[in-house]
Amino acid sequence: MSYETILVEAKGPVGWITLNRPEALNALNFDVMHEVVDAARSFDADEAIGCIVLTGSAKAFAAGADIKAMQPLTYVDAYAGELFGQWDRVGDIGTPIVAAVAGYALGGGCELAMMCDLIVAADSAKFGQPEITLGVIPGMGGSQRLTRAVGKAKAMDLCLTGRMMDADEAERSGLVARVVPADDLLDDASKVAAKIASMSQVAAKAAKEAVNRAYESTLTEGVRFERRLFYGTFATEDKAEGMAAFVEKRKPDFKHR
Ligand code: CO8
Repeated sequence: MSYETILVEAKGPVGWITLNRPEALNALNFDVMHEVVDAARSFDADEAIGCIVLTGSAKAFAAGADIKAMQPLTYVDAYAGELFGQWDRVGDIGTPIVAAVAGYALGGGCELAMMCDLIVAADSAKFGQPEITLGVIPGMGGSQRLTRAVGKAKAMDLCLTGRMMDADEAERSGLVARVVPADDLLDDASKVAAKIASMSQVAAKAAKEAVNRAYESTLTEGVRFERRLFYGTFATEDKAEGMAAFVEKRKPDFKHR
């Protein structure tokens, strides 16, 4: 598939997806949705890829769902057509995804970043759920994932006032994993992704699945789920290699990278 709204490149074991609609601050229209999902699935199916990075431009990761595309739509169009419902498929990707966010990550842009597994933010990043200023509310999981990430107080503040959070506040609040100087964002995200990709792919997918289960289950069920996955890793060659490498004081050479 050739892409119109994104740039896609494999750099060693890291698959890069760059949102590329500069004229609209990377607003997420239907083409972007189909293309990002398609590219992420292709990387997910590629054994040579151990981590995906999703990024935008220096000015905007994404300034939200495309307001101009949504403007003419009615309730029936949105409901019957499952407006933007395919974004949920990003959640089905097993390969870890790092969001490298600079500039605006608003509305659907913030929600897309939160669908990724961790966010590395430039100090220029601004996060927000300004849908209320348009007379609507978040629709790609923002009210749920933001609340789980930063708690009710901040989530209510952002969703009810539409204000933006800068990168430092986002890090203090637990929304982003790391804040780095804007000029270093791509290099630093690349290093994080390469580190993840150097691990056992099976273990990385299991770790991702286990952490995500914390959103969906009670503590007891989550711990039980984790333990099953933990035991499962004992069936892998990578467990044998990882532990042998530790004992032999050498670097592991994981087969399922
Ligand atoms: N949609 C469409 N076009 C956009 C969007 C957008 N979200 N954001 C910016 N653009 C366009 C502008 O219209 C403008 O185009 P043009 O030059 O043709 O007029 C161009 O990008 C540049 O934007 P600005 O001139 O506005 O740039 P500024 O630097 O002055 O402002 C802002 C930057 C503050 C980011 C401003 O553009 C802005 O407020 N954008 C809208 C932010 C917003 O409200 N986002 C939420 C959208 S709603 C949403 O995301 C719902 C998600 C739920 C989906 C449901 C799925 C099931």
